[in-house]
Amino acid sequence: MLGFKRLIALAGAISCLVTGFAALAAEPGHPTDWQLGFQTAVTPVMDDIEWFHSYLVFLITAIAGFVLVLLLIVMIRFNARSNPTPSRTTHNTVLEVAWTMVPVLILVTIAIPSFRLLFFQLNTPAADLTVKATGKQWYWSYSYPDDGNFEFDSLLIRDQAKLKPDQPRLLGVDNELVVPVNKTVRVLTTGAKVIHSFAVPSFGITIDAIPGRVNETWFKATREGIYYGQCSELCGRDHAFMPIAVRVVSEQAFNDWLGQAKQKWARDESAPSSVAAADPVTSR
Ligand SMILES: [Cu+2]
Repeated sequence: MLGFKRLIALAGAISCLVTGFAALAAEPGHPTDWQLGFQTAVTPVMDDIEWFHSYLVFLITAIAGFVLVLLLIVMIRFNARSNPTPSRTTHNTVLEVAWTMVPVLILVTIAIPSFRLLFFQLNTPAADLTVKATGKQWYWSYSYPDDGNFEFDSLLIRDQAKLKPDQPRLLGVDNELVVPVNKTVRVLTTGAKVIHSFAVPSFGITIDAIPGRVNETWFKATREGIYYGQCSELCGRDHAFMPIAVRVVSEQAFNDWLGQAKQKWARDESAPSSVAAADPVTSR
């Protein structure tokens, strides 16, 4: 009877662990405590990056295991004690061709999916929406060039008391970048004065934001939620405090948001940006 109870308790503990891990795995968009591996993938590109990563880990493990086995065989069978009169063989054509060709073939099996992934990342498909992210010191400004003449600033919420429950510390921002789900979004990046980098791990994108030029990348988020990233190019004093928050919403919710955003942030060319006027540090 005691054994049966223990078994039940063990099963309970295991199921708790499994559901716990499942909950962790479902936790989207930002780093979590005791996280192993990548953040949740929500774009086809990030799915492919994860696949390629796992593929390489298996391949590397197999190669390392094979070399280990060969070394053990050499150490055990061909040491001076167990093999006192060594063979004087110096050439073996078949073996030499094999150990040249096999690594070449392994590299080819890495190169093919690697290049395929690279082209997938670099070729922006026909976009449903374009957003422009401008890296400033030290926050991001977003605009939607095809959807109205407005731009807004996205600043870290520094006061922890003002964080909403779903906003992680050092990642939550006042104004999130909002995009529709299941739509191809083209991202244009540029820098105002120094180089920044726009990176969102869940989307598998990292692209430099360079003053004087415009870089382009894309993503297609397949799940609603909020996904966080950080500036990934050392850009100065507050580099660590200019997070990227992207809220992926339904198309309807996006259109509603867009309507409000156009009114709220309609650009008045004559007035200075509200942030620049209010905060002497950020206007530097
Ligand atoms: Cu930075």
